[in-house]
Amino acid sequence: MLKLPARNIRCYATKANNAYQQALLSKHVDQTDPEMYAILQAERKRQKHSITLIPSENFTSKSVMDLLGSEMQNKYSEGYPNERYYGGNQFIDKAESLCQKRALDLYQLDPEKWGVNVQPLSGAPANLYTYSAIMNIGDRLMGLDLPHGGHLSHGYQLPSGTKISFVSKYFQTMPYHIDPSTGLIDYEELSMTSKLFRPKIIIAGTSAYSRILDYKRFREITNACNAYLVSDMAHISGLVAAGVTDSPFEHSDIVTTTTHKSLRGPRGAMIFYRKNLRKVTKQGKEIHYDLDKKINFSVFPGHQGGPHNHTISALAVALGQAAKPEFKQYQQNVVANAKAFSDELIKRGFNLVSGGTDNHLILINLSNLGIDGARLETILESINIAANKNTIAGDKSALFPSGLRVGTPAMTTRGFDKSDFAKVAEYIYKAVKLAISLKSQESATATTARARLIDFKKLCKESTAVKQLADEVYTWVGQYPIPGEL
Ligand code: DSN
Repeated sequence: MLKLPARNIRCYATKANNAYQQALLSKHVDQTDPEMYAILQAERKRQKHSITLIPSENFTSKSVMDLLGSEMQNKYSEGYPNERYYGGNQFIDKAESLCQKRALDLYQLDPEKWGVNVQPLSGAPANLYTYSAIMNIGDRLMGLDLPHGGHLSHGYQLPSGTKISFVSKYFQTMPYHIDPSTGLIDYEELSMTSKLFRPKIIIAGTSAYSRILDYKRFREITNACNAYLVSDMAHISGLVAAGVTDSPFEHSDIVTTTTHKSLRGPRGAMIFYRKNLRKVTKQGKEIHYDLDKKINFSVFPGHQGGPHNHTISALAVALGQAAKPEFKQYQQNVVANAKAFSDELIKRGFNLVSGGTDNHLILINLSNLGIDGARLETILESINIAANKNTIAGDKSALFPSGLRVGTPAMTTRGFDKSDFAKVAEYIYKAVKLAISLKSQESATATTARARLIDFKKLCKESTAVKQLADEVYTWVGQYPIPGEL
């Protein structure tokens, strides 16, 4: 066998490594993986040429994207700033500390009274970590019922008792509801049932509710049963940051939020928790919060391993942007556009749950129109409008509900104003008319609801009227830039 001097072996290894780097590690994806690149390009095109009405979606900034695709993602840093289980974290510590500081500053929180954990990977995990921090398995929790506008992570079980959300397996959950006659949260019911159920946590948070929550009322109800008030402001955290809606902080013990919805940051989550004095008893005894240790321990090491440092760094950037006057103006536009959009829908005969909106979203009740949310979502997708079907109080099926949920954060980011949303209302109106007509052509041989929906999709694909509308929307919305294109 040929014996090479050690120096030469190192030289060959370096050359081989260089070749490997050239071939794979140092090129952009368009050169290394055409298959995945084609999918990325197709999604870029879909986003550019679609009207995004899903109220929980947004277009984040180029600077946030810079950090998401950065070297910060290469680092392990289990633990917290200055207390890590890995070396080499001096800059990661700075990034996480900056993120925490900006989060507290943005919501004008005194660091003596509030702390924040910025490591949760997303909203549902953040809620689970919160519950686990202060409850034992089997303890009780109350949240808004999912079909009434709540969220899966607030617990959900079917009337039959089947537990859909594992939160309802780990803990005992009981929902509160909206009053179907007003579309507003039934605080009276919550007040009465919470006294009987005696939960350890009441969650003030929604996923499909267009009105302002009465946090003061939640606090009173929570005090009456000696529970913690956890506010999940995921949908409205951008609006809260800009001061264009009520803030949950004054009345809550804990506030959770995702970071990618109206806040317009990277996909992630935060848990804010109170510190120091909780209350003074009638006997004058001071009771202190112990949430900082419990929440931080629940996130790591309780549930998570290494934090996603690229996300935390990107979040710090987003929080910095959210503190700017331009962000306040953006949020004012989000709310003004939602109001104008709801007025335009009402003008066209749409029934809105609660009659309108105070925030960024609108829940349309289609039950008077002879069309369901699943078919409307389908035809809207066919004409390049992304919205989502949603249950309305009283619906039996989540797959074929009678509601459609729309919102303004994403398209306001792209520059839509009130007149643009009037145009969108008209497209939705036309889509409903077309959907009713196509539904009447569904095959009589399709006997199940699912089979009929498949048939409806096929009819959408074949319809020239659908194709015409799709082309019109594609061209029109394509003129509006996406962040990063300017
Ligand atoms: N799935 C989100 C929404 O669309 O509201 C909530 O996490």
